[in-house]
Amino acid sequence: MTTKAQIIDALNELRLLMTLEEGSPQAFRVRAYDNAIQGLESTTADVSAMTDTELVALKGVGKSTAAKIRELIDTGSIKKLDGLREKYPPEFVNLTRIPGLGPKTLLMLRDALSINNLDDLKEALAAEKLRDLPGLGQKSEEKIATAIERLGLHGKDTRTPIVDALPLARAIVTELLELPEVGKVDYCGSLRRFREDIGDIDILVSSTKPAPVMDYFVAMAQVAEVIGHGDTKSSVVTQRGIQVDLRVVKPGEYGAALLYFTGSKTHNIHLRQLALDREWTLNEYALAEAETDEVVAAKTEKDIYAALGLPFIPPTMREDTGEVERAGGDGLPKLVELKDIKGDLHYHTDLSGDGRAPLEAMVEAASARGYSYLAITDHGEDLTINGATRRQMLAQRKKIAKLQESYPKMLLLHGCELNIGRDGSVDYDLEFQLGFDYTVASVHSLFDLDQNVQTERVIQAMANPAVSAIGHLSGRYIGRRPGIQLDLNAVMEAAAATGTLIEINGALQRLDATPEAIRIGIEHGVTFVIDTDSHHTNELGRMEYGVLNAQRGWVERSMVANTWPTARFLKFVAKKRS
Ligand code: DGT
Ligand code: CA
Ligand code: CA
Ligand code: ZN
Repeated sequence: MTTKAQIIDALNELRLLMTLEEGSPQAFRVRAYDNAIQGLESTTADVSAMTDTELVALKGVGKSTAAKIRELIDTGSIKKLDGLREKYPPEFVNLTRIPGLGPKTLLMLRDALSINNLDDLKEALAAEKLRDLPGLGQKSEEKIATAIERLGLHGKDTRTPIVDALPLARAIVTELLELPEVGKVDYCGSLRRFREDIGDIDILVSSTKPAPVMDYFVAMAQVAEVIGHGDTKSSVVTQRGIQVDLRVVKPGEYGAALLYFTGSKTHNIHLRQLALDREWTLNEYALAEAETDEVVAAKTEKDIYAALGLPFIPPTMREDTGEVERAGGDGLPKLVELKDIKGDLHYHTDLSGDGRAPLEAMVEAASARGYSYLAITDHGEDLTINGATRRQMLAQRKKIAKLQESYPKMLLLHGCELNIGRDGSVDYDLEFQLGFDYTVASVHSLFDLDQNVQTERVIQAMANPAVSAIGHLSGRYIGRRPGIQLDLNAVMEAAAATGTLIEINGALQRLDATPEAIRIGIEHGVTFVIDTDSHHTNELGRMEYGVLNAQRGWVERSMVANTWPTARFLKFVAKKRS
């Protein structure tokens, strides 16, 4: 059975590899895959049972893409994709993440200097070989070297951004759950802790018949290479070069195994110390008496924590940065949870050049989540190609007022995503800015300025009474674009002093502010807002990711403005403006 997720996965890979093949993300064939992916994402029909004709009838799906989808469903693979994978192995494709290395440049490097992976590239940089190639110079060499360093890319242990790992892990979990031999399935490791990048994916299964589960796992469509195939433990590498480890354990040991394989290693070591203090042992099978091996607890994580005298510690906190002490002392902070969220305050419609759904559909999607309030924040006019003029904004305000009549339970705010200029000024003028009910101001340009310039820039924006929140604080794309450099203490101090909200953006490629920045914000008494930055009705689920990232920063419910009732939230926004 080919699932919709697998089809989208294959099209995504085709899109990526065709970008290399065609030399540009704007190429016709690349955009054709883009459109097809969007079409598939927005249909609720069972794609895997469709004929060619039915597929072509879907919005955005052309004839040639439809044929490839059928090929995947019928044969389990796509010849074109297999060919591209040969031509562009994962370690070469990974180089596309480095800013300054477009497809054309990469192919030139491969032709001229035989650069096939990160090590080759580093060697060529060290030998100053890039500067002699057309279009490159000493400056490009420096830029590329800095990017490699700031992204923390090293040799073969390149980490995978969560945006690439999470959908893959979820697809594998869903597939394994279908097997009759399988009881529980979870992804664990750094992914369950919701780290921004992942070394490998660890999957845990409970079963009394591990052999068929192992056989199924190593033969899955995503698998490119089997590294190990044992009785209860297997490892594979996927077509995209991501390692996946599978462990099968007995149902009675599931909690102990889940705890162990979720880590972090240092959290586990800390727990093991607590066990030793009680003359117990703790390993992947059980918490047990050291003398007799008699099991104290093993079935669930909660049982094990309880036996150690601790409340359940959420996976997002398990980094041994003080959570075990807090759990055993004053108690854990009351972390924000998805169910606490009452609204979304960074939200686009197709009035933004990159928005992909009309106002009515976006509002309906928010209403379906039961929100009490919603701020529509299309891009301000300074964002070239993407922004809205004053006239367009005023027209939208009228439409929103009209639409409000149909949504008595959800307050619609007319907002704007303002662009922070070099000097901290933002779009329009103050009077027009204050005409919005709420605004989020974000950095969308000039990512390479010095730290003191960037810090001043953001602080200036926060001094503006019309700026309610700062969007995606660092502007990073995880593993792809380093964020702007900021003096976080100064920024957070100013945020607290001016009553400016700091956004925690739930887009998986961003997860911005970072947990490190968030914890500094908490020290200064900052109030946060968790947003999805949705550009389509299928992106509202990002709220969960924003919440998990907030938890990694130990954010409590009371610190998040969009968990508050409407009146309290509005009062906070009004206070800064007065
Ligand atoms: P990663 O894959 O580098 O992003 O990080 P993790 O945390 O997923 O680490 P991984 O895949 O090496 O191992 C998964 C979990 O297994 C890890 O979080 C904790 C547990 N684990 C692995 N090796 C050890 C160990 O030597 N001691 C202990 N206590 N736990 C371990
Ligand atoms: Ca791992
Ligand atoms: Ca692992
Ligand atoms: Zn936005």
